[in-house]
Amino acid sequence: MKIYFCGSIRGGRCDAELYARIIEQLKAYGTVLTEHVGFKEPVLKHIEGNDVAIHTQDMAWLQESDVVVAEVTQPSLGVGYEIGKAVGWNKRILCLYRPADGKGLSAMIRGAHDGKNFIVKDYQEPEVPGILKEFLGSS
Ligand code: 6IA
Repeated sequence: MKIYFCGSIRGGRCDAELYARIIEQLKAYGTVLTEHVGFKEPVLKHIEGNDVAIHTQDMAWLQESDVVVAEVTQPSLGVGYEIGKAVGWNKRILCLYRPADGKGLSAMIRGAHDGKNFIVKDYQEPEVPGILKEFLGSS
């Protein structure tokens, strides 16, 4: 199974270490095409190329992916764009959101939940293994 993981990059890297931990768990289910989303800053900077090349490569990986898993707590234009494209390409999508006081997930993401191909889960980190098993175990 090819898994496309989405997480904020220029939207803010406060959850980068969490992304890396989720990606490690995802590897038990298949190939994570976007492991760099969890890389630490120096490594990320090293792979930064031209934005057109990044967009072209990411869209190719997204198109070939079987499922999309997005950590959507830290708002990111790029992650929102990837989710929108994935919906258009009929991918199965899991969005993971950690509720916090005074914040809320975009209605464009929460409102897309259909209980089948587009799943939005409010979670805390210890729940990740069970959520991934439920979503990916049957893929
Ligand atoms: O708008 P954002 O940058 O937060 O968008 C994050 C999303 O876009 C991620 O899920 C990635 O799949 C994709 N993305 C954004 N930037 C990159 C990138 N290099 N390389 C690969 N995918 C990317 C930028 C590196 C950097 C040090 C800014």
